[in-house]
Amino acid sequence: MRIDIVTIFPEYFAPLELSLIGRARAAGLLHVGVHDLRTWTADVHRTVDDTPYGGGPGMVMRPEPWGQALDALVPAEPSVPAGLTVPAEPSVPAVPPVSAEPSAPAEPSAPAVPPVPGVAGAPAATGSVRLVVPSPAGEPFTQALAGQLAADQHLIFACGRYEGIDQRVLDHAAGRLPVTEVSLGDYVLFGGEVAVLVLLEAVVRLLPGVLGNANSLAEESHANGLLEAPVYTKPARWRGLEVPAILRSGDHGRISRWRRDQALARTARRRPDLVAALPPESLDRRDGAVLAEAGFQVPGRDMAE
Ligand code: 6GU
Repeated sequence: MRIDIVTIFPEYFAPLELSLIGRARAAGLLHVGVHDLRTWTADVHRTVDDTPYGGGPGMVMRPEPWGQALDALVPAEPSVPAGLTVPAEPSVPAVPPVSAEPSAPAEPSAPAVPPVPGVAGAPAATGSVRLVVPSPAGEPFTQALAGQLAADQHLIFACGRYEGIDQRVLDHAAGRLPVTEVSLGDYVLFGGEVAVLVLLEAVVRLLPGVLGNANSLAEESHANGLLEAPVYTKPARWRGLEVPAILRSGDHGRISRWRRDQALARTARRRPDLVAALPPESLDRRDGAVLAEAGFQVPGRDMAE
């Protein structure tokens, strides 16, 4: 997968060198370009914001630098057939040399690779490309949406600051590629940078080859619409607290049932909205009993009364 991030704070993305995302990059599973929006400004002050039409507080990000940035990063249409390399000629001069700046910490491991789709070292950006714009006004980010984004070949993240990006940037881009505005939840951040780090962690761990154990994807919270059961490791007794005996019984059938009971009870307590969204046919008798015990109206059972 190819990922381009446009931001006025490239330094925010230094953590993409670390841990499993860093390893995925080193392994060539992931190609990340971090771009400073100000390199696409034309004025001496490198201005990226202006006052909002219609009045109101704060500033709005001007459309011109964003338009230049997307012109440089969105692969030209018609897209090149898979297997062919995008000619470097049209795309290289359009993109300012971001990675040469000390403020682009995300690329030092591969300084010879310009953060440009289709250039040597990166995969030709011929597959599905999508613009992702983090915004508190976006659609809620979910595991399902993470899965959809993981299926794209090229994601471009536009990090807004201030009151947001001039709407015409998104409207114009939508004529060229799918645009998805995504919100992390019902609260407001200063800007999209931290949100992009969150989105990337959720998406990148779904890419083939990134996680050692794909089984953990099936078991974890939200994979099956439930929160995950609590987990334990050694020692069996710690500060007077015992690991539940059943987990040490070796009886995999009962362990599996215990984990599902715990997941159901925990989800009923903490996220009744998730329980309400479970397909009734996905619940067996035991599930119904556990949910009833947790004080929950079991969907499809007692609803008629
Ligand atoms: Cl994705 N961006 C910003 N700026 N604020 C947020 C958010 C995103 N999600 C929740 N609040």
